[in-house]
Amino acid sequence: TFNTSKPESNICQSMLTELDSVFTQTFGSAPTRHFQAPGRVNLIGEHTDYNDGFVLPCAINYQTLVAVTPRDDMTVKVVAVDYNNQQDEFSLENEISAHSSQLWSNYVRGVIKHLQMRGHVFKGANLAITGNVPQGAGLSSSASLEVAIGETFRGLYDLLLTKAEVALNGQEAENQFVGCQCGIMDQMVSACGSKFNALLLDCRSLDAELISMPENLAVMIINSNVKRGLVDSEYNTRRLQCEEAAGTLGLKALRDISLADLHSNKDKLPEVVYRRAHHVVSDSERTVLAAQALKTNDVVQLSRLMAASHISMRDDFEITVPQIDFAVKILTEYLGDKGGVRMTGGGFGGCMVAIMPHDLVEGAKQLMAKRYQAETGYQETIYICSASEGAGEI
Ligand code: GAF
Repeated sequence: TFNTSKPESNICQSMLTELDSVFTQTFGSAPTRHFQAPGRVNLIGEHTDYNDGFVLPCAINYQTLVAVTPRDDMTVKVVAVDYNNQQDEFSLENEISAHSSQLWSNYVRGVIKHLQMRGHVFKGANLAITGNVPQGAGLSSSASLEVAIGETFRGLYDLLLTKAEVALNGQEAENQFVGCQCGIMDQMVSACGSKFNALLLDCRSLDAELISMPENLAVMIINSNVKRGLVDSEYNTRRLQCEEAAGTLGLKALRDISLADLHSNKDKLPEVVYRRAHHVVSDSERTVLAAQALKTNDVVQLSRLMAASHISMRDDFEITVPQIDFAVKILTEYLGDKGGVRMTGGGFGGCMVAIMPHDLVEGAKQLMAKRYQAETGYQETIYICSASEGAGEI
């Protein structure tokens, strides 16, 4: 017999069962459709996206899931399984405003409001949301929620939107409605990710090249469990410093200067601003080289680039924390040039990403178990990831 079921999915079935059960309890009948959008891990290229540079993320096998039924009126009703089944309700006929206390609701409201602002016309829906992207860990749980909601309305009402526009709409909601000045990387990879591939994304043109992940390498995410503090204020400060560097040098963005030219202009920039720019320009260059190294399975080069990226985030961009620096140090010593490790995401806590041959995974886990908590007082969590498909219907 032929297998006529949908393609192999990495959706957690128990999560889906719970989602459907909450949907049915809340709205009185089962949902008609389901959509998902993944979180992401960035392999290299940090804080380069809002400088129009390159990033190399992949979507991961952890997602936000939405169960939905369309409504005939202009009301949106939402229940959040992961927030104690809290509910929200609003009308599409009035201007959508922020919810005063439920932050999760504002991602939903913001995405829908921005779809309307782009001129899309649609009716309401009953929605239930759940997810297993670790929150506050730098794995883009927010972007996956924004993209999941955008993808749900796109699918439900056949909205004329490309996947990239679903991503841009999510970013607009986050920038203007939620109030965080993030770049485009997280939403783009959540919307456009591809199974078995990382995405070499040009954040100026939004052109994406699929880079096949070598089968002999495992992608490990190590959550330091250091809660990301001061993220928004520090993030926005870094952005301003990058804009200052570009402005002083007469550039549209830091994308428009090479490392050599930046170096020749060192005297024109305050010392801190120079270091910020140095991180961005060098990490964007490293990202393109790392994509090449993945293509040729050159793990020695990949390891060196990841090590240099971490040092640059630590010393030039100053977004790491001592606990993560410690973990990166012992893992770098353990891996040698057989694998790479660096902090991933916006910084100030959160996760590291490591790429290594499968037979080094167990030893890396044991090393962390033996040394990380003893040194830092924090207990790590480790996820072995696979590059996954971007948002879509399930
Ligand atoms: C956060 C932001 F949302 C991204 O846009 C990106 O700037 C990243 O930090 C740092 O690379 O995830």
